[in-house]
Amino acid sequence: FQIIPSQMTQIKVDALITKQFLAADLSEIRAMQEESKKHAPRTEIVWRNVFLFIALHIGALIGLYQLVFQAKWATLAWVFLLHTLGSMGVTGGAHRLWAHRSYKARFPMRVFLMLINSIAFQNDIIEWARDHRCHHKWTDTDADPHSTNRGMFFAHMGWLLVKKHEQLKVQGAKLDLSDLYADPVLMFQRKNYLPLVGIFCFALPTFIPVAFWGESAFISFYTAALFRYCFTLHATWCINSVSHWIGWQPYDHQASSVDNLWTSVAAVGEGGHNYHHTFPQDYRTSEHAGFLNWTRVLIDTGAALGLVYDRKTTAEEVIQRQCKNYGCEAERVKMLQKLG
Ligand code: ST9
Ligand code: ZN
Ligand code: ZN
Repeated sequence: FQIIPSQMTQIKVDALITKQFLAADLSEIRAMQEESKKHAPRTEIVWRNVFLFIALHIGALIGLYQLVFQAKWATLAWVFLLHTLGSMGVTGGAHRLWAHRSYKARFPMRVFLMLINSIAFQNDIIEWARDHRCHHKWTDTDADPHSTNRGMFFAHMGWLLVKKHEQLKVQGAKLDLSDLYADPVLMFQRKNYLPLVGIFCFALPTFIPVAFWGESAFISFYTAALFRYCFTLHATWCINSVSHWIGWQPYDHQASSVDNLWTSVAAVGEGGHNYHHTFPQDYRTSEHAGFLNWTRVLIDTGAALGLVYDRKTTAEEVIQRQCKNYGCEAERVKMLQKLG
């Protein structure tokens, strides 16, 4: 699917303005980051979540064993398909469409994205997008739900095992979420969240292999529901940990975010995280063709079918100016040569 520039909205502001649009005041962020580093936040463990996640990981390990030694080939393919679809519901739906508004989608596409998002069971989209807007606006401060200032385990999954920081609730309450509450598709998902994840994350993934290729219900549940759910969670969480830790910084070396090939592979095209934090409204989230950006393929397919429009991209001159201002031009050239 070719990108047709005339169909795209190019962002004509530079990255600083883009950041200010999100962050309002960069100096405020720097001050908050310093403040967050000074004191260790109170950690109140939520034991219910600790036990649930331990149980999920035990189930996932059983599922992994079955997938390697006992499951049918069709079940393996089914697990891969479910991971890809669920992930795209997160990347193409919760992330690029609803959290960032980086493109617009018509009703059937939004329904499709909401349904495949329910496969991933990562909280309803309104809650996901609220937390994610906080992450971009107040990155690595106490108002960032998974701030890397609190360590990589906290950024990866620890943040889901403890009470949220008061600053996150205070600052997050200032966000304008009216666009999310105004979308009937999101309100439907919120009102029916438990039945939806019951069906799309657990029941259908288990039932289909049993009904269509005679897999045992036991193997089907542990592989296609528990293992696959746990795998997609870790792939997503890696964007908060690995993608703020190890990799290239060709667009903004002062940020913690990096571009990383492997997180892109696991997270269907979300590994260009240094690019994404610098140009958050760009629907591509990275400029790598070779980064296996399957989410971009999905969005472009939607556009080819007339279900998607107004895809926002960042103009080349804006990217170049950003890299020049930050002295990162050589890093960008090196990375693009290496990764394509
Ligand atoms: C999961 C989410 O795994 C993963 C998200 C990852 C994000 C990744 C982003 C990376 C980049 C994108 C790339 C995508 C890549 C995808 C790749 C795919 C392969 N603002 O939460 P509560 C207030 S979910 C403002 O209970 P506690 C608000 O008033 C896994 N206000 O706080 C709220 O009430 P309400 C499955 C906020 O009690 C009230 O506080 N799910 C904000 O401290 C209470 O909120 C789970 O495991 C805010 N941001 O509990 C559930 N936040 O909501 C885990 C809160 O009514 N969560 N408030 O307005 C929990 O159990 C709890 O949230 C808790 C905190 C224990 C963590
Ligand atoms: Zn984002
Ligand atoms: Zn990030």
